[in-house]
Amino acid sequence: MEKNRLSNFRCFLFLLCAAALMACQKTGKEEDSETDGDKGIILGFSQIGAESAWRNCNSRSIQEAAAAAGIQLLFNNAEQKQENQIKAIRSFIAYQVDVIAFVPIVAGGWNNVLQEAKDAGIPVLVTDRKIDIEDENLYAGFIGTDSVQEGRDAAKFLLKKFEGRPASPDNPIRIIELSGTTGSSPAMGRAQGFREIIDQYPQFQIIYSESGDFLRSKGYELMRSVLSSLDEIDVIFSHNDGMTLGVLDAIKEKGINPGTDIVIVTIDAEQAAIDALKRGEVNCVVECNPKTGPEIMQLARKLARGDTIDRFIHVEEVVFSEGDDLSGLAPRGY
Ligand code: GYE
Repeated sequence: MEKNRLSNFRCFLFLLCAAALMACQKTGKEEDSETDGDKGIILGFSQIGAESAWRNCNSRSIQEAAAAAGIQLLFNNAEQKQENQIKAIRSFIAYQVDVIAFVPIVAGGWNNVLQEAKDAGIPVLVTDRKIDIEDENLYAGFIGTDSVQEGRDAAKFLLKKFEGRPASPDNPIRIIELSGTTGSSPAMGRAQGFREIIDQYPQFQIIYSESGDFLRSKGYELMRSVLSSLDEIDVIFSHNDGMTLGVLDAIKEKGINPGTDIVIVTIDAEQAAIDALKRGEVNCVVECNPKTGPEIMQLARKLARGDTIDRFIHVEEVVFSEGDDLSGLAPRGY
């Protein structure tokens, strides 16, 4: 009961701040309406939280791009709770923002609130993670990364890595999978893409798969548990670098050499993972680009003008593998 009251109080505070902002912006907006351009656009953005360096970079990219574009941003951090995202989206509707954008923490459960946004005539842009929804017309489009392709890229590296190694279903290449947040599109997509490839080669076997929720702490805990119960591990496929950093801590505690004794494939390409790749502790890093702020602002402008946008926009991503020349790689920024 206490927690609920606190959460409602927080939401009230958020609404109050939004009202204050809107009050001054509304007058600002009316003044702006005389000026051309998009200065008066108000974008409501619901971010899921701050669970990883990737997420924090994604938030910075959005906030900096909004400031650069002169777009007034109402930014809400849902602290990993879908109900907080739904509350935030409802508050954006109440204040009649021009556009709503959000990262759906999980794929399901958005029909009602997106119907409310549609009924209010506010276009919605889905970013980073995808949603499962009956009526695709309830949102204008998606911009983000292709999680299924990221999973395929991880598996294709393993095919090359183990090419020629004698293996059979009786003497398999044993894979541990640490997956992301259960029910999230990146976790489902990466698992799907990985299996699309691996399942064609029976010598590869996933002997353990658990969700580490994209968290370093859970990656560490899961890896300690795996190392205490399984002694023959060939590969770790981790859905994000945050969990991988926890995995590295747990492996090194056991005196095992990551990247040598156990092949490690990870996704995101944050600086710490690239550094581990350079040290030979990780073998493959699949990029997942968090810096989509500028594109999000361009799309918000279009939607605010009533323009249509492409349904699915996937951002460019690369794969970094052991042996690559990374000397010219710019700092990752996350
Ligand atoms: O891989 C992870 C973050 O939604 C693609 O969420 C994103 C994932 C990313 O916590 O680091």
